[in-house]
Amino acid sequence: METIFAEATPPGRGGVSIIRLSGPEARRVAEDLCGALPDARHCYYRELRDAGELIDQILVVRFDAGSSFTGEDTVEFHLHGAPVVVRRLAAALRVRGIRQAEAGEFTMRAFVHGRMDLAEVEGLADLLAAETEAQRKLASEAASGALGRLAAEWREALTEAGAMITASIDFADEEIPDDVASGVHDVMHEVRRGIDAQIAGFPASERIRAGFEVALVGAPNAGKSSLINAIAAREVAIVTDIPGTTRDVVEFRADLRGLAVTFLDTAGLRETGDLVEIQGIRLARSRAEAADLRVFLGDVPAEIGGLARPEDLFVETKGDLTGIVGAISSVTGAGIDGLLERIYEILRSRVAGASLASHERQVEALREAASALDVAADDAPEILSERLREATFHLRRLVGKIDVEDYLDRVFSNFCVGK
Ligand SMILES: Nc1nc2c(ncn2[C@@H]2O[C@H](COP(=O)(O)OP(=O)(O)OP(=O)(O)O)[C@@H](O)[C@H]2O)c(=O)[nH]1
Ligand SMILES: [Mg+2]
Repeated sequence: METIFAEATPPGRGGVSIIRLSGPEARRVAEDLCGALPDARHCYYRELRDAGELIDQILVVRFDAGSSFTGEDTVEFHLHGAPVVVRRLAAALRVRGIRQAEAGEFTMRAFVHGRMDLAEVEGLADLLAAETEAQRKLASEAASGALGRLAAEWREALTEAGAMITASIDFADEEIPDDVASGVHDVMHEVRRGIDAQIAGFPASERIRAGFEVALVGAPNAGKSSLINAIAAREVAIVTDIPGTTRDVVEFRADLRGLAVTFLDTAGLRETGDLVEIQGIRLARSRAEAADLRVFLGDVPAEIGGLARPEDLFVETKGDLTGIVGAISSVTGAGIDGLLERIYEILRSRVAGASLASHERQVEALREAASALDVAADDAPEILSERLREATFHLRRLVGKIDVEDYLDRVFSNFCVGK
């Protein structure tokens, strides 16, 4: 494998810039640049020199193959956080035949060398993308390998059950004794229950990861754009007293007490001959229908109310003008915190019971494994053995041990260079 390097810290000026080297040549090249390396996992001061010329005074850390992030020999240079210094070192590395890493290549190597399973890689990608506390928690757990550990436990139990069948068939003419059969069924049932629990929690964890959409819906001039501006505490949407002001869907991404929530301001719904507005209304309807929750503002005519689903909210607006009890006001701010609180409570109840599986790919492998374990009490031993193998196969697929080539490029290309 080639030796690669990348800036591990964000580019630009800062306190420190870290350049990471990984691969078989990492140590040799690093010693060429800064003399003898410190013991593994110790951080030491060195002078970084290229053919005698001082590039920078640095700290250097060495990690050896088998105990580094990538699993390969790795060296980190902690430089002063100046782009010119980073460029100078990059040039010195290129001259020595080291190439710049592709996006996600360090993580790819960690995966290839068995330092991380695929669910951990997915968790790490989610962690880097996380914006809210709930996303961080979910991703940290995933990145720590929690799903892989569960899958390993399940695989072990299933393998043992398979061994029980094989052993008993050898001794008793193709039939398995009742106690062995019931033991095998128990194990399959137990594993299936665990898998089903993870599948059941998928919609919740998927929502935490991807975030929610909450659409503000209503007739023109109901105050939708004013409300999204009040929520955002800045002017994200145009507000006028002309009905039909908003046409495009305006999005504001918020962190609602740890939940990622995108509020959608939509075109006011009404009959109109204006071609642009008609397009806006079409878009408003489809986005509102696809949203996780709709907040209906103001008077709701029947054709708008048809969009409503059970937990949706109905809110009176312009309370400062109307004096209606319970109406919100985007002008005074009255009732807006309370509205956000109600939205939060509804969404929170939807993320209760979140499981470790938060990606469609993961839950699809879990579903296959679960259906393999769906056996009948009188299934023949060969069938049970085959089903156990099948379930084990899908549990291996879950953590990326097989059948993932196409998927890998997509996952790793989402990382930044240097990760
Ligand atoms: N006094 C008062 N006026 C409000 C309030 N909310 C909105 N308005 C006014 O109502 C008018 C329409 O507000 P918008 O927020 O543009 O309404 P909208 O629902 O986005 O309207 P469309 O984009 O046309 O669908 C504007 O003149 C706002 O200033 C409020 O809480 N109090
Ligand atoms: Mg508007």
